[in-house]
Amino acid sequence: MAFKLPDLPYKYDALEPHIDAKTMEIHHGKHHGAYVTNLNKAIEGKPDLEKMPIEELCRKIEKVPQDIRTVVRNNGGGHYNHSMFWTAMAPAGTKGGGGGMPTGALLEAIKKTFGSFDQFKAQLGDAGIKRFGSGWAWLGVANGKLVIASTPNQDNPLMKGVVENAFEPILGLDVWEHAYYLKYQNRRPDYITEWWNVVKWPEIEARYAKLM
Ligand code: MN3
Repeated sequence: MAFKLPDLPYKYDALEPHIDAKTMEIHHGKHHGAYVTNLNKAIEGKPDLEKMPIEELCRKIEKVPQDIRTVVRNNGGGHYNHSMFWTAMAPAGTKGGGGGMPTGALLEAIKKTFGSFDQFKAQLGDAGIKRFGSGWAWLGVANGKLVIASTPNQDNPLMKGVVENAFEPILGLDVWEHAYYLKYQNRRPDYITEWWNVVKWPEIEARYAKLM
């Protein structure tokens, strides 16, 4: 198998009460699991694609043979996005864990770009709320500057040619209904408000530092 479903770095119930255990179990095991299975099926027998790191596969999506491009875009995107999503969260309030605020260079850049941490949260949240149907809201870096964007389905900012302006994502917010419906039903804004309690800022700071 070229790609593998990564283990969660915490238990299914670790993000309670903000994200419930049943949602995490189905989201990780079934949804992410299916993206990995379908991606592997699509690229089977194509060693150049099977060997490629998932980031590179996303970046080079336009070079993927046309007959499998859509399947790879959806499922490869799904694999990358979710791998990044799980590791961007941690149990709320633990040391080095979820919630609170970033510090250092990332906090300074957020203030400079968006005015304040609260204004940044409002803007990213808004990108998620306004995404019609399924998709993601992103914080990333383009030309050394922080940017917020959103993508439909399992597209992501690495996918040059698919997204208008490609950039390096450092934080993704999954706004598919499968991410919140069991606990929040139609209340996507409530899910987003709660999600901030489990964002693992030390990890996002490290991703930011790597790019700067
Ligand atoms: Mn999802």
